[in-house]
This record gives sequence, C-alpha cells and structure tokens, in this order.
Amino acid sequence: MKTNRTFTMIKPDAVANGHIGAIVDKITKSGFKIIALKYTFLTPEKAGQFYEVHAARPFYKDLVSFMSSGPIVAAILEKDNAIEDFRKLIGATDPSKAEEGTIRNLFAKSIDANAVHGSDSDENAEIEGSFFFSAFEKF
Ligand code: IDP
Repeated sequence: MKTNRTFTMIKPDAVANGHIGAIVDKITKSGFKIIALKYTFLTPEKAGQFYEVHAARPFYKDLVSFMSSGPIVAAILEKDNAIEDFRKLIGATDPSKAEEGTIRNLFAKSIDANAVHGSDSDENAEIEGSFFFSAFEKF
C-alpha cells in the first residue's frame, strides 16, 4: 500500500559533525512534512536488529558498530511519492557517487559513514518507523 511516508535517520557522523539543523532544513525545504522526530541512539543490539537484512553482508559488523557509536535523529516524513523523492534527495549510498546538492554529497564523507538513512519501500518505511515510534507518536 502506498503511504506517502518514509523513514529517515540522521546517522552518528552527521550528528557529531553538527549537521542536524542543515539536514532537517533541507528536508523540510524539499517539501517533506515531519510527522515524528526523535533525538535518540541505537544500542549495538538495536542497531543489529534494525540492519538484520544485511546480516550476511561483509560490512554488517562495522555498520552495527558505527550506527551505535553516537546519537542519531530518527524521523517519519510525509510527501507525495515520499520513498522515491527522499532517495533522490539523499543521493547514492556512496557519497562520492551522490549527485551534487544531495544530502550525502553535501554532508557525508564515506560509504560507511554516509550521513542519512532513507527507506527503500513503503513496507520498510512502516516497519522502520514502528521500530522507533509508537502508534500514538505516528498519528
Ligand atoms: P542505503 O542506505 O543507500 O539504502 P544499503 O545498501 O541499504 O544502502 O546499505 C545500508 C547501509 O549499509 C548504507 O547506508 C551504508 O551505511 C552501509 N553500507 C552499504 N554498503 C556498504 C559497503 O560496501 N561498505 C560499508 N558500508 C556499506
């Protein structure tokens, strides 16, 4: 089902480098409405659960360790065509390949510390949003 919602995290590198404000500004100026927003953190156990689909990948251990290395910002966003438009706004997974002006092009340094997460499907956006927010918080 198309929900027009996506889920994002501002990752530990972007939080540590002071980019929360600039990234949220870029997101809202690009037409996304903030439905829910939380400054929080992932324990190694929680990060492992969140990225379970990547458990067999060689970078999984480093990813879990990086994602639990410091605070993050989690958010649910709404816009027509949210999944596709947000993936466009953040740019390619590897920031060196991300188009100019995208969030990863502007704020990320490497493929493992790439500033933001964006859901890849409506179904995953719902699962990932529910990982951080209660039904009441998502209204
Ligand atoms: P995405 O975040 O652009 O959707 P995915 O393939 O779903 O990319 O991978 C999830 C996360 O895992 C990426 O954002 C990145 O942080 C990390 N990652 C993906 N591929 C690599 C890699 O080859 N080396 C190190 N980290 C990676």
